[in-house]
Amino acid sequence: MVVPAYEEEARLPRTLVALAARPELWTDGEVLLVVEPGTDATAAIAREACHRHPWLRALFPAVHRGKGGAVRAGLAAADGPFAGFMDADLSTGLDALPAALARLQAGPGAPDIIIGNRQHPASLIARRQNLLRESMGKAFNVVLRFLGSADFADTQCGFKVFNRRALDLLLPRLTVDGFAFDVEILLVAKRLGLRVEDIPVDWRDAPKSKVRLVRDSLLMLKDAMLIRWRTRHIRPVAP
Ligand SMILES: Nc1nc2c(ncn2[C@@H]2O[C@H](COP(=O)(O)OP(=O)(O)OP(=O)(O)O)[C@@H](O)[C@H]2O)c(=O)[nH]1
Ligand SMILES: [Mg+2]
Repeated sequence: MVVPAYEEEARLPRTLVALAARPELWTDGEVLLVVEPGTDATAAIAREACHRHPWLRALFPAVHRGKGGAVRAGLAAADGPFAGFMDADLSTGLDALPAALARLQAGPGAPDIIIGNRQHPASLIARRQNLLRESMGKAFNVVLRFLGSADFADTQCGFKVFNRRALDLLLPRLTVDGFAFDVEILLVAKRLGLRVEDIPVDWRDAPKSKVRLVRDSLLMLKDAMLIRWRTRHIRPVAP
């Protein structure tokens, strides 16, 4: 599981304790931190933790590209039949991981991608985002649906898991470095004919978000339109 981390000295230590408290999740898996250059102690925290935990690895890209760029770098470095990403604030409960893997390994007809959906009727939202952030998230989703770029009520939940086939088909076709990378993943997956399913999650908003509301929302809107145009030639691949 890839964890993009940028300026996370405040939130990462608690997350690492929570990850270490679930060793059964990492018996045949690993956590791969992707720490982009910032101004705080995130890199030092990551390095120190990698010495202590055999299931933990970290990448330190030289350039700060954004969450999308970091997640792509991590997924490209992941080997094994499944890989995914989750946020460094552990806003999505860890039980989503075994649930996602069970769906992906369900045999014939199993999905290629599992996404966390905070709008799912069975999701438990322990702490909601503030009203402005939540309404902007919903407005963004309405725009995406209008553009025909989203079939899910929540494209932005920071929890997604992929099988190897999906990773190998998606990664060469992804380009977005910003927060709209989730939209690109889902639209390219749709165009390729990959099967995507959503699952309910236990979700708790964590303060200290890195999202700059106005600036990133405008960037996401611009990217969402560009993504639709840039991916228009992608055709379904044979199952
Ligand atoms: N490497 C890297 N990670 C980032 C960047 N921006 C955000 N992240 C990571 O992306 C994850 C989500 O960021 P948050 O600040 O929690 O964003 P959020 O407000 O929860 O937004 P949502 O993910 O939409 O819920 C965290 O793990 C951040 O460290 C970035 O520029 N580079
Ligand atoms: Mg968050």
